[in-house]
Amino acid sequence: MNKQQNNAFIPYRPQFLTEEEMLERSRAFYAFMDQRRTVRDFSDKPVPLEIIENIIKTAGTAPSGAHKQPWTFCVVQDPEIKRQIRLAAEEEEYQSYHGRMTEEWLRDLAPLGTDWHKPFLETAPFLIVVFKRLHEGAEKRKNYYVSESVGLAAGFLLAAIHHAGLVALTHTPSPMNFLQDILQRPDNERPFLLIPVGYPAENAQVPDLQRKKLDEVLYLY
Ligand code: IYR
Repeated sequence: MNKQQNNAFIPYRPQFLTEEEMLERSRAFYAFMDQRRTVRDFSDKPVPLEIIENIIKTAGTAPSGAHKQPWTFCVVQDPEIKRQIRLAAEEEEYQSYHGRMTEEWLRDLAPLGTDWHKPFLETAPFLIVVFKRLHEGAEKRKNYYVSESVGLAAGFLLAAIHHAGLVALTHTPSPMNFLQDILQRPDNERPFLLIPVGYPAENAQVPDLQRKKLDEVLYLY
């Protein structure tokens, strides 16, 4: 196989860390990421747009199937559009909490204290609406592993938000096709996640959750 055949290749520049540095950095990064929490109480304090742009650029560094980068990030700061999104989300969520979700589902959500009210959709200074792109152009050129790719980008996005000192909520109103209409997205896009971003409210509270222990998730072979 000749790598030079179709594609330009450039040298990969490794980081050259010592094992000691890697240990220290991996511990520190875990401790830092372990501080990340999903927050539902937002402050309306403004956030500079450039921070959001950097966060989205970071999300775009995620790997993707055939490097197709099958994602679109819509950033909403307009209060009128945020209001439309809130009203539409609450309409769907009201139905979900009053009959569409199973008893088991409602019991599972009880510790999180969620309900159909979504005031954060107006309070948070920015809503990032992540869309997946099913295909490209009039010829419908294929994208690959679209959900995996966009899921990875969303993970990078959440890490970047935390790193910037902001908080986020991965919100999945269901169904969420209203986002397609309100934001007038083209036919090849589908809403993936709705992520309010901002500062936490002064009195913000989060549920006292435990993360699974290493021996519950790691099987060494
Ligand atoms: N989409 C609803 C319900 C909900 C579902 C799950 I799974 C959650 O982890 C949290 C909420 C809502 O946003 O309230």
